Amino acid sequence: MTTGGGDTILIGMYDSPFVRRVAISLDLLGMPFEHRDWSVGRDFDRIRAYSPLGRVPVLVPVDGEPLTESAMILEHLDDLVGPERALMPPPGPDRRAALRLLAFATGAAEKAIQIVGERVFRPEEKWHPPYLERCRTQMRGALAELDKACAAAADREWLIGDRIGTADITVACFSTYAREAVPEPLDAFPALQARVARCEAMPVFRRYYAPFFQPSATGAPAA
Ligand SMILES: N[C@@H](CCC(=O)N[C@@H](CS)C(=O)NCC(=O)O)C(=O)O
Repeated sequence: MTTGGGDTILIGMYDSPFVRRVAISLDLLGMPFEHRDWSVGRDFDRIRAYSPLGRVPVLVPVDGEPLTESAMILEHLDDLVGPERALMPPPGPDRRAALRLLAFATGAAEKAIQIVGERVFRPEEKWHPPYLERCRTQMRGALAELDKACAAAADREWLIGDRIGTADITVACFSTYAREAVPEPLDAFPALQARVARCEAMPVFRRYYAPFFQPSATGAPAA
């Protein structure tokens, strides 16, 4: 399945932090794309025609097979623009610092999704409080690490280096998701909260924002 000519296509709704970080990255890299605002619940079959995994984001390039998994998509975008414009730093200390932040941000988002999944897919009487508590502890542990990094970078415009990069985009998108979907107020993480607020005020973050959509408990997966 290809685009059939025209622009690259990005599939998935912007309330997904994974879709959102890809959209923001495409925009910052000056890569035009068509957006398919498809829900993994409602549009499952349409999405699966492009990626049998049935998960978003899916990026459909003009000249090749669709890509899934936001980390791999972002790596591909960096490859396209080359090291000078890439959103990840080149190998070395900055890249290692970025990878560390990305790991904690990704872990926090995954734990947030597990908490939301328990709420959405299981009847309340079957919720397992120790599991939810464990996920919450893990998510908060990861957010606390991000908060420390944001505090250390408080006098810098960007988390790593002197321009916006994947770490800034991801930390903001994934923290916003935790705040809105779990919901986990970020008050306990003041430096992170301040940095997220600053990013969220930027036009490029506002352009690709959709409020968290709580899916129904009828089996429709999270958007
Ligand atoms: N590791 C994946 C996570 C993507 C993900 O979990 N997407 C969610 C939307 S936020 C999804 O498609 N969920 C539907 C499902 O997995 O069934 C990535 O980074 O792309």
